[in-house]
Amino acid sequence: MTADDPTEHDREQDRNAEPTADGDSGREETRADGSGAGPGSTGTSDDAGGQVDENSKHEQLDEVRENPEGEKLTTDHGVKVSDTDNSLKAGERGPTIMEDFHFREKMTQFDHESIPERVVHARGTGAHGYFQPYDDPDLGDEYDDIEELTKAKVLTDSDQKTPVFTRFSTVVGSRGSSDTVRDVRGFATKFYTEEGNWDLVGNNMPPFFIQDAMEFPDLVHAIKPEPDDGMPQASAAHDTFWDFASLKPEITHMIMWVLSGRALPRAYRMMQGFGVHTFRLVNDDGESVFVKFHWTPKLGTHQLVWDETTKLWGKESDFNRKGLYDVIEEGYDPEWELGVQIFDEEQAEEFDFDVLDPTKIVPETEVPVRPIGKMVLNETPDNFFAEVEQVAFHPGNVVPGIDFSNDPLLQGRLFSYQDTQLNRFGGANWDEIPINRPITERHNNQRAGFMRQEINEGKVSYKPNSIGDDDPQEASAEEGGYEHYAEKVDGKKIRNRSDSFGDHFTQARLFWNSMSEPEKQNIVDAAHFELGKVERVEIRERMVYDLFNNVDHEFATRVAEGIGIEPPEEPGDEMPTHDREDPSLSMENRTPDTIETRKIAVLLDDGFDDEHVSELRSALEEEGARVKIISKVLGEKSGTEGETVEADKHHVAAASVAFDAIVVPGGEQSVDAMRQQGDPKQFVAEAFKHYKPIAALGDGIELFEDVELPDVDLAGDGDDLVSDQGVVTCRDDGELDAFVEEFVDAIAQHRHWGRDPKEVPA
Ligand code: HDD
Repeated sequence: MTADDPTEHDREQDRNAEPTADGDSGREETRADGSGAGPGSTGTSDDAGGQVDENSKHEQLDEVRENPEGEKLTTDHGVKVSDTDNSLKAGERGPTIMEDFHFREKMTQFDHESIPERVVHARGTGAHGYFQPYDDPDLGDEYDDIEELTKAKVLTDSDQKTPVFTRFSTVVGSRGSSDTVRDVRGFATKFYTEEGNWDLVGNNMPPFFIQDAMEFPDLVHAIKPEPDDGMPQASAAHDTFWDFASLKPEITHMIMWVLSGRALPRAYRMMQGFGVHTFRLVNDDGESVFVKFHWTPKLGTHQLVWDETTKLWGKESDFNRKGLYDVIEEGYDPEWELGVQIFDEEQAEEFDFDVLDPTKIVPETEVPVRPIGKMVLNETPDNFFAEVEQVAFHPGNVVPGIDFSNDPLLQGRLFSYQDTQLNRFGGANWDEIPINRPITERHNNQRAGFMRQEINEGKVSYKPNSIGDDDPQEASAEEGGYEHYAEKVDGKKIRNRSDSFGDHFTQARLFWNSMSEPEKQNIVDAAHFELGKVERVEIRERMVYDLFNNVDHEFATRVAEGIGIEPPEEPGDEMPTHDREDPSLSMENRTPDTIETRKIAVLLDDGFDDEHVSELRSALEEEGARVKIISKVLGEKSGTEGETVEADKHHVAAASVAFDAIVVPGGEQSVDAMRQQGDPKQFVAEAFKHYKPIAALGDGIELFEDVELPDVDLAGDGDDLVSDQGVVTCRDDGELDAFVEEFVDAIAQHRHWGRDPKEVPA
């Protein structure tokens, strides 16, 4: 969606609405029950069912939003403050006096303003939006209607937009670590449904590292900084992680994903999401099918390259956080389709893996993903701490129609999340924090605990009771009461791993087989870095001989060659021989024809060609790209025909790694100036090295010639317009439209893996 979209304008107006005198944000109060109730109750009640819409959560949050515009400074207790710079002293140069309540309050608040960071997924960012089911989604031949499968209104009622809050995160690094590290990304969505909160707490990769929640503390201890020296930060590349991995063959499939470009997402909005586990959908008749949840980004699934990520650690360490914030603020609303893979118990029996094993995916070649709705993120938080830091997810938050499977990883998560919130918030009332509150009314007999917000009326806080007519009443299934799927379970208590969880290499091989050659090379290069950091040779050997050589012999050989290990002579005993592929696993097959939200750097200086710049800007912006002018210093730059443009960034504050593509317009004076400067050449060389589309017009081609791009044809020898490996050059202004078209195509491809940029010293 572009800024010209009418709905975008409406929302923008809403966002910018003048605050009212009492500090309200100005959003219209449209509470469904018309009451002025406080934050404890909400716009939805039993009587007002069905009135949830995309704004329902915002209306609830309005109750607690505060805006200081035009207001006087007060203490936390509402007393106006006359001086907040000087503490109260006994005499001009005397000691501070204890009765200075403002000093004590200010300091106490400050001393206590940090809360424990999440033990995993500490670093992240989030945004508000909505989810809307599609009308009559295509579920294939087997199922006609989504309502046949689930009674969850959030998934079936296409007239309803359910408000959501989604938080994306890295896993390993601490709250202040860099965004672009090699890591899994969290993708957690809280749906504020009319039937209570549903949290889909997933990742951007569909398998997981381990099969049983019991192993989670070990996994996390192994991957986090080592306990003696606290190093390294936000990285798996150290002995303890690979020691653990090399002794846990079940990790192999996930390791393939983590070594791939999936672990270096270009942007949160260009990332798939997965519920990982097999869940259940349950219908009105209490019948159930299995389901896997998939988020598919509208903008395609794209990655950064390793060298680029390491530079971003320094140059834009908030790269992914800023990316999400900026696009929404600039008026683009990132969008994902929610898809489901549906299969019943009989089908599940037929698979050559166990659907309860979270280290396995259900390949799309076996069960297609059926899109059933879309999520749009359209509003940044007002306050990072209150919303992003305090949002608390829990996979145990489900609504009628969605249920758990017996996946032992999922079962353990159902305990851990509730428990971890007690640590983070210091008490059980974290669900009352505004961002975590459901938009439904809540009635139960919980009354107390640290920081209780709700004021529950009445004498009764127990059941059964006669004094309060036994309210609140339990709800039958027909009245919306949650009933667990009545699965028949019968077994001996046993601490064991099912044999059906025993194949660790078939899907790892499927993943390897499904990669293009450049993607395979990325995996090998990543293994060279990660294992190259491992000091103990026996760990490197175990990874190569015991794990990788059971995935693919050639893969193991290529890894061994880079890390000082003797390549294995034969394939491993457990290496599956299948040659199956699943095209959906390769990111190269997830590149829709769009350049929406891509960031394009236009390098210029005074004396640029006006026509080039205005044509480029309007054509690229029309396609939804974001064009930024980069020059040596900030300020106005003048073109040959007298047009001026304002530089968005200057060289010291800009770097090619923050852009998706580079273009150099003509203009002799502008290009001559840039040829005397190192930074523009660095920009071009680095963008080329990172496989990005680059383009030059007229004199701009001379800058490319200076950089000496290896094995690339440039316009000049008889050809006015050349597009070679994502390098587009044009010498004839008459070809401007064709040039822009070629450049847009090159940007849509995202990266040009056919290049061999090794010689480029950027
Ligand atoms: Fe977890 C946070 C995703 C397995 C225990 N997890 C957390 C978050 C995400 C995931 C996205 C961040 C939520 C947020 O933004 O606040 N976790 C997953 C996925 C898993 C998974 C997709 C496997 C399918 N997790 C997992 C296991 C355990 C945990 C097996 C423990 C038994 N996860 C936690 C936690 C966290 C957490 C310790 C830390 C902060 C939090 O919960 O709220 O409880």
